[in-house]
Amino acid sequence: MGTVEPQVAADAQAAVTDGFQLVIDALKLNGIDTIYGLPGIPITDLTRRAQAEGLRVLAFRHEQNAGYAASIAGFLTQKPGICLTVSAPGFLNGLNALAHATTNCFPMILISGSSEREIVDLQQGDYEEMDQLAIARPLAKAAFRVLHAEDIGVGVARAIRAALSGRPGGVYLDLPAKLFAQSLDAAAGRRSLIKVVDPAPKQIPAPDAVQRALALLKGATRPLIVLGKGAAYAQADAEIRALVERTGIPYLPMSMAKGLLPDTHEQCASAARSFVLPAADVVMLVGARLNWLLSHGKGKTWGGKGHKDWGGQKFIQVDISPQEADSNVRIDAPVVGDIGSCIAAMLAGLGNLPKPPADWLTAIHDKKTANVARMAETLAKNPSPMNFHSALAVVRDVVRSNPDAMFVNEGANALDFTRSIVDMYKPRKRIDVGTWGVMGVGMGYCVAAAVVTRQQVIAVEGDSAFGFSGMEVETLCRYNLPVCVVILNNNGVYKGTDVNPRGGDVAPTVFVKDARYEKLMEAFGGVGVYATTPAELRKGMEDALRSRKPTLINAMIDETAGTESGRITSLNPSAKKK
Ligand SMILES: Cc1ncc(C[n+]2csc(CCOP(=O)(O)OP(=O)(O)O)c2C)c(N)n1
Ligand SMILES: [Mg+2]
Repeated sequence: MGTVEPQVAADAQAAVTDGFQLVIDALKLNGIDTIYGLPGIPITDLTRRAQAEGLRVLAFRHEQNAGYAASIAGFLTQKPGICLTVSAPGFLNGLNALAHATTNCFPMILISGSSEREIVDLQQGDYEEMDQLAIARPLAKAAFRVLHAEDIGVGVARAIRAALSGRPGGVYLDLPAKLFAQSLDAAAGRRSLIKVVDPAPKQIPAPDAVQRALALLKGATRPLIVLGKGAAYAQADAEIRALVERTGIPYLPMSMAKGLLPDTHEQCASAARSFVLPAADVVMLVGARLNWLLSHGKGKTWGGKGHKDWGGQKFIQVDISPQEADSNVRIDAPVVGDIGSCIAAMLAGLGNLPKPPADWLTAIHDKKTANVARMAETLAKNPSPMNFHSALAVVRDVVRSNPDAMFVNEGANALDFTRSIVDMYKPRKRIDVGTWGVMGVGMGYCVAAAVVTRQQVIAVEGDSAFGFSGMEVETLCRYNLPVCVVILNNNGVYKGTDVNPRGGDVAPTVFVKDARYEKLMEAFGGVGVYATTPAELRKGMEDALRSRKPTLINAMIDETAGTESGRITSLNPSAKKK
């Protein structure tokens, strides 16, 4: 008997599992390999044990950045990005990113530890007490809480399905502290786990909906296709390209759909946007919503008389959500289904659709040529100090030479000028502020982009935008990620020239002049570059891409160069009065 005892003890140990282990097992079983988070009570051991079990656990300096990383990882991979936070304050820090994921339709799961239910519910003042589930629910596509270890498998499965199926979004999963230490018979634990089968089922469009859409296209004389980030998410790149090229219809990519076809494609109408929107007669939206970014499909942008008037276009809307149609204007032909299936069905039914009339294509071509020539002239100038254009001419060249690099972008002028000047050549390379125009996604996006794509990352950041996540340069250095951050530094929000009429404090839009952001990167062992000319900027970027070292280039821009709110001055009530 004595000789078998150690074996019995080992078996007995192995025969028991716990909440920590079941969370890890459930994630791994579903192919999740990375957690973006920040440790503390009650999830510190979860981060340790996850790492010991081979998950990649990336620790951030602030949960918001971990959350943004998880959200964009979801966009890039079609797997839910996992953000892991501690209770109350950590949870709240992560919540912004959860709401961002829901708004942008990115699959993400915010997993947060929480305090003891019975104390929280009686409001007896627990450590980090908060009713997190109730707070997360309105900001998430779905929200769940698990109280018993044997339900962890179901909780994780439900979260994954909710995040990925239909229109993706942010999901909250609440795991109270007591859950982690609960033990369970190991075999029962294994049986309780669920490997989610087909988490994002195809949704095939109805044939009559496809026919209705094709009939509209056939009758169009000035057709236009608008590609949104839903089209980019769908990873139906070949089908989308085939539809655009077989129909010969000009297309406009929304910001994160840039590169779905190369921006230099002859059918790309970006350089003639303000011409094609009001002039088009049939517009096919593919994974693009008619929200503020498309002026709600009406008003002067679309040729309407007043700011709410319909411009007369007929709309086809290809979208996974049946509720999206008619959100702002009438949709004459909704095609509901996943983008890949919808585009495939349209291709199958296309027959020999005639190419759009030559006068439409010629008019667009002429507008484009004129605008591109005008822009080329501006870009060729070499003013001192540098301005957005002379700096971005460099970025444009570097991106053209490195089309596989991921491209992160945030700011106001730093966003708007970059979007229109820097061409993208491949799908899902450009990731930016998204639906809300939110500042703060920068460094979180950089970490996730580097980790999930294993490509180099270039980030173009306004100096204000960078500040929201700037401390994560330590994270870039800690994980030695090949990220080159370029700050277009104009000493402030929009500009660095505002003056407080009363004297005293500087104006609210103004920062320390000539701030040396590059030293922040040097503090953690990365490369810092101070660039006052396009040549210095170019050398800094090329060195960074060659060395793959985390690099921050502080590109000094004329502080008078920006405009209030960049391209969206009209949305700013006080600016209008000026
Ligand atoms: C979370 C959040 N806070 C505030 C804003 C308002 N906002 C819009 S752009 C911007 C910063 C613009 O300055 P910068 O990034 O330096 O770009 P610039 O126009 O100077 O190039 C701010 C604060 C926002 N969009 N998101
Ligand atoms: Mg600025």
